[in-house]
Order: sequence, then C-alpha cells, then structure tokens
Amino acid sequence: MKITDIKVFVCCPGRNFVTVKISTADGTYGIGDATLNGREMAVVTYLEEHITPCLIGKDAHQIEDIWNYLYKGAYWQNGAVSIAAIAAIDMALWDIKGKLANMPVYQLLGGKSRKGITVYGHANGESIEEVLQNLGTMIKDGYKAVRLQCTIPKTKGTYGTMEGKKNYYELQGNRPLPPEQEWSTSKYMNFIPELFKQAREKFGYDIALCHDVHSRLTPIEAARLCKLLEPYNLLFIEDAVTTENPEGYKVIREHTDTPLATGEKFNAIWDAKEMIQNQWIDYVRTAVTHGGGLTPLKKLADFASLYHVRMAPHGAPDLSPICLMAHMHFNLWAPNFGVQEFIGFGTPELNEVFLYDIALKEGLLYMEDKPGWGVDFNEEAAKKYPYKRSYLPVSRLEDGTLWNW
Ligand code: GCO
Ligand code: MG
Repeated sequence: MKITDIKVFVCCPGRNFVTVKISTADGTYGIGDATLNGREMAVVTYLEEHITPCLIGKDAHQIEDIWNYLYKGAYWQNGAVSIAAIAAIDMALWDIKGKLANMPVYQLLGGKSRKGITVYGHANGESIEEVLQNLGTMIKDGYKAVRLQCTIPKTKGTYGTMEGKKNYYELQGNRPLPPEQEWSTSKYMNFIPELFKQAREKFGYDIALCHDVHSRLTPIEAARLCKLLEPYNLLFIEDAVTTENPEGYKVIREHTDTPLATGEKFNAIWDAKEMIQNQWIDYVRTAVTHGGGLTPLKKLADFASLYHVRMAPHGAPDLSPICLMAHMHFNLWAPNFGVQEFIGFGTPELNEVFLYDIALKEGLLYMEDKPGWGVDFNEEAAKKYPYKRSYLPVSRLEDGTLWNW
C-alpha cells in the first residue's frame, strides 16, 4: 500500500499541536502527534524538509523498516526533535495498518490485558486547603489515583500551579517569551511532606497519591524527600532528579522505598536501559510521541517487564489527543501497564479539532473499539487556530542562578 501524501499541520486550539497525516493510494489515511512543547517548528521543518520526501512511494505496511530507515538512516540518531518527528510518522502508519486490518491497534499488539485504563488526575492549588478540596472532588468523581501539586508559600510561581485557579496546568498557548519562576529547595522540602500528611489525615490511604518534583532536586535531596514521604505511602515520586546521569536514581534507591518514576523526556529505550536493568526505578513515563512511536515503545514495555518495571505514560496537555488515544491502545495491551496521567476531557476548542471518544468510569478510562487509533483530525477547524509562538517557563534560584524548570 503506497504512501501518496504526507501533510504536517500546526494549530493552536488553546496550545500548539503538530499533527502529521499520511495518505495512501487507496485513500486510507493515518494521523500522528509530533508536538514538542516550545520547539514545535523545529519538528515541522524536520518532517517537511528531511522526512516526507523520503517516504512518498514507500509501502505504508513496512512500519519497522520505515522506523529504522528514519532512525538509523539519518546517521544522527536520537534527539527530541528528530524522535518526535519519527514518532508521528510511526503513529500515522500504525493508524493506517489498523484501518486496513479493520481492527483497533491494540488488537495488532496482541489484544487487551485489562478492561480499562487506570488514570491519575491532577489536584493542584495555591494552598494545601485548596489542593485538598480539589482532591476531595476527584475522589467523589471516582478517581483512584491523584497527583498533588501545591504552590510553595513565599516563592514566585510553582510548577503546575502558576497560572491561576482556572488554568493550573500551563494550558496557555501564548507565551511569546519564557516566563520566569523562582525555586527554593529548602522552602519546597519543608513544605511538601505537610501536604501529604494532611491529605492522608483527611482522606486516608485508599486513594493512590503521587507528586512531580520536575527534576528540581539533587539525588541526596531527593532521597531525603522520599524518606520524609514514606509514611504517606505514595504511588510514586516523579522526576526526582534529571536523568542525564542515571546513577542519581541509584543514590535515591539506596535510601528509600518510595517508588520512583521517570522518563517523560527519554527519547529511546537506551535512555531507560540502565535504570530499568538496575531496578533503580519503578515506572517508565515515556510517551509514544516523545519516545519515537509505538514501534520502540512496545519494545521498551517488554524490556521493562523483565525487571518488574511498569509503564506510566506521560499525559500532559502538550501531548495531543492523538497521543492520548495511542496510549489507550498501548496501555490496554501492555501487560506491565501501571497508570496513565490524565488531565481531563479538554476544552471545546481542542475537541473541535481532535475528534475522539473516551469515558471515565470509577477511575478507569474507556474508549470505543474503532479501526486504527480511533481519533480524527478536523483540518478545517484547525485553520481557525493558527500557531502562536509559545515557550515553557524557566526557573531560577532565589539568588538568580538558572535551575531546572
Ligand atoms: C507532567 C510533565 C509536564 C511537563 C510538560 C512539558 O508530568 O505532566 O512534567 O508538566 O512539564 O509536558 O512540556
Ligand atoms: Mg512530569
């Protein structure tokens, strides 16, 4: 089945998304997500200038060969920009394969391992009281797992809580320059255990709780935080330290049994290999979009399963609904699936551009069985929301030193 056309779309229904659409000789098409938050146009150029000319006329069924052609064939393997581009092609090809087989993609992987997808939602707030109020609502709504993030008192702008009550999660697609936030490790470390203490006092231990450190700590600081949090029995602590130096996770592991999650910035299985093999982490958070597509992600899942490591794919709002739907299929199949990050059902603008059907029942996400990924892209609606340059924030210590955001 020959590839006849590849188009790349950039739109901003609330925030920027890069979408790839591949068409084949019989009129079948597949879509993929290539969004790389804050660096979108680099991926667009990579796709339009360096990938699409090579694929016209190739057989859309040869997913494995095309993946290697783009990855090994570039000579410059890896890197966030090229991997997001390859991922979108890979996703679009799996969508096509599913449509041609008249099957949902999870069937092509080996079928369902579970009936629904356990998700963790976000309870954010500018005070502990507010976070706990939101947590209470989510428990009532049936969530089985929730991530807690709270503004750190006496600092300017905290991850996950900076844009006011209606927009905790950086939904804004319009930051023409990077806003700056302030970070204080000591204020953070003195505050976070109290958040979880009060959450457990108020809601008990049935609800699974997690927290994203967003790579702000050193390994020994992270070890101390994880120890302080041990009494509150967390599902996991996410991105306690950056992953350039995997042994950081060894340091944490030696001091605490709080489970650890990382990997939303991994580009390849090799980024995760050492941490998985050494059992320094418990959950891998790599998304289909940022990990190179379904083709490498299924290998990563199988490799992780050998070491009792579970998959907990990244589900931030900068991953488009195409990625969410790809995760639905991946998670339904992966025997070692753990939990899916889920930030809700999206804005009316988002759901005008991306058409998909999901339902949350008692903390589990379900979808209808449709061929391919079961998500469509409305090109006409997308035209109403043109790209707006937008950056992620940057972070500085109180003395002005640039820090990890
Ligand atoms: C998460 C992530 C996001 C990232 C965002 C960057 O756990 O959901 O850490 O909040 O910051 O995806 O683009
Ligand atoms: Mg994260």
